[in-house]
Amino acid sequence: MATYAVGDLQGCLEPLQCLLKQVAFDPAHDKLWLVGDLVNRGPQSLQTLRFLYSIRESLVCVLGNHDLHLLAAGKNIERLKKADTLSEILQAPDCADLLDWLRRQKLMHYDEQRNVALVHAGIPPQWSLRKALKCAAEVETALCDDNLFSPYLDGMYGNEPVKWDGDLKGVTRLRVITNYFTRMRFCTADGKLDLKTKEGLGTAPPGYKPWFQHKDRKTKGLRIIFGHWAALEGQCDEPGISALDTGCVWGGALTLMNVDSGVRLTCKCDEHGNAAVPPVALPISEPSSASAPR
Ligand SMILES: [Mn+2]
Repeated sequence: MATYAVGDLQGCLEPLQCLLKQVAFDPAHDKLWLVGDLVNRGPQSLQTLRFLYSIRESLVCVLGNHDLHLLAAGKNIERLKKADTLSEILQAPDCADLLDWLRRQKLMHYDEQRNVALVHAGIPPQWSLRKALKCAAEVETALCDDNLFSPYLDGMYGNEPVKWDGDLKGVTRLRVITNYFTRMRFCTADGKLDLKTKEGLGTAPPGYKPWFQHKDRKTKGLRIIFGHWAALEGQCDEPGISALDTGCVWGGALTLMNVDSGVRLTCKCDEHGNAAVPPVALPISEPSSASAPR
């Protein structure tokens, strides 16, 4: 019985299956954690979603910005953009089942035994674990509520407000929570977001840092697994923080990590997001736990 976490799939089913085969993944006994962005841009979004749905009992999944975009498109709230490859899902006969499953996934998963959190983009530095879970739950409640689902998706888009404020109400409040969990890369120590800069660590605007590098970050001691930031190429020196998006859809690789040992496997991808070569084992790249008690 093993627990693995895998980076952003974005419709790249072949490298996922390649990695699951490599670890002899058994849905009856093993668990797979997904950092979100299951679909879009890659070659097989519909097949990826169908495969995940078929093993849903073995999954822990958090939502990414592309997954939320799919849900909004499914409600005709947002039109598909030219680069989106989601229409095959929206036209599929099983679309309703797939999207109904997707909308019931979380923004943040916390494994108390391991003291590990799973999120798509990150947790802002000014939030404690408790605060983060509470805020994630507000969005999760809206996603599952038939009266709040459409208004939430309708109000979800936008970069403002740039910073959390406990007095925020309604969809504005849910929007900033969503932006933290699903779109954040750089922010200030008090959580002011810059959502425009998407490159590597060295490209932080003045006064901004990667969300995990702030020295007074309230989740120090918590292990955090995240995706979303392909420009990091899976590299993150911050103790306890695991960056798993290695850009499979952009001709990079898909990364799978054993949550307990920290051992990573990668499957190199071609420029279409298909598996390029058989996966190779990499040495342990980080400790399996932060300074937190076991
Ligand atoms: Mn993303």
